[in-house]
Amino acid sequence: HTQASEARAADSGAQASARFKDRAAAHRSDQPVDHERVSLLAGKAIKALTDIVYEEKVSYDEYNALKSWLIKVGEDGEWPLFLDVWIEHAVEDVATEHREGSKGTIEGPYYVEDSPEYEWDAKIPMREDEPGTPFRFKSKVTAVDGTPLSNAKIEMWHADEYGLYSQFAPGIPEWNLRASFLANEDGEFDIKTIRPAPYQIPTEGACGQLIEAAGWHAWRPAHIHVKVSAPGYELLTAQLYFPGDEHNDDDIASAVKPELMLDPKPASDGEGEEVQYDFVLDPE
Ligand code: MBD
Ligand code: FE
Repeated sequence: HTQASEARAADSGAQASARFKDRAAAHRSDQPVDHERVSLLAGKAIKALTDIVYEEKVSYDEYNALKSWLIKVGEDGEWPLFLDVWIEHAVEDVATEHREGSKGTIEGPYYVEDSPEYEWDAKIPMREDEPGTPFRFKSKVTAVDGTPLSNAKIEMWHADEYGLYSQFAPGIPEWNLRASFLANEDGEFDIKTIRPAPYQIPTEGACGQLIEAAGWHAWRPAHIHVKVSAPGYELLTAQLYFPGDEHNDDDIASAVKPELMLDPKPASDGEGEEVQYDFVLDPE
């Protein structure tokens, strides 16, 4: 990583917080508070922490370090990053337990709604001189009963060759490497993009401080994010991974599953790589 990419990564956390707040405001519901549920979950969370205090004999120094660090997570805008890296995988597992169709995984902090729409066989928006190996992604979307879903949509977003996401790192065109694709009549897609680089979460904020202090690493394996949807079917949120990536087995976000591994081959047109990866959606 260069100095420049480090500095640019620093903005991503604050961006993710600002965007999450906007989305949460737009989706706010008027449901009354379920006091019993809140009491159960908050009570269990607090007990889990006080149990650790007793078990590990946590000192005042450690308690105050925790306080300082929690304050810093907020100041750095890194709550979305912290939660999505260390907690979301469990929430996603629980939310999708009942599914018979394709496995999904976490959304992460860098999704943006309403990306521009393209035909089933388009190229994702990218800079004229976008660095990276050309990557052709072919897919067919069906229902669990085998019906091809001609009105399926694939939203795709991923990092560039430097591990940076448009709209979160500055200096990248707004919708770079982000788009929505609309299926053909057979539920198929033929999307042209580039292979993303492995991704290091921002290291200069509170999450980086934790990683450093614990002696962990900050890496996620290279991945392509997708949301696959069709009217009447459950939204599938997934990430796809590349065999051989050195962080497939120790993703900091615990979001790799064997079902999400791509099988890229040299492209039939001789340029870069191509892959076929199909999705199966559960009815609502
Ligand atoms: C990412 O790109 C990501 O996908 C997750 C889950 C966390 C941090 C950065
Ligand atoms: Fe990501």
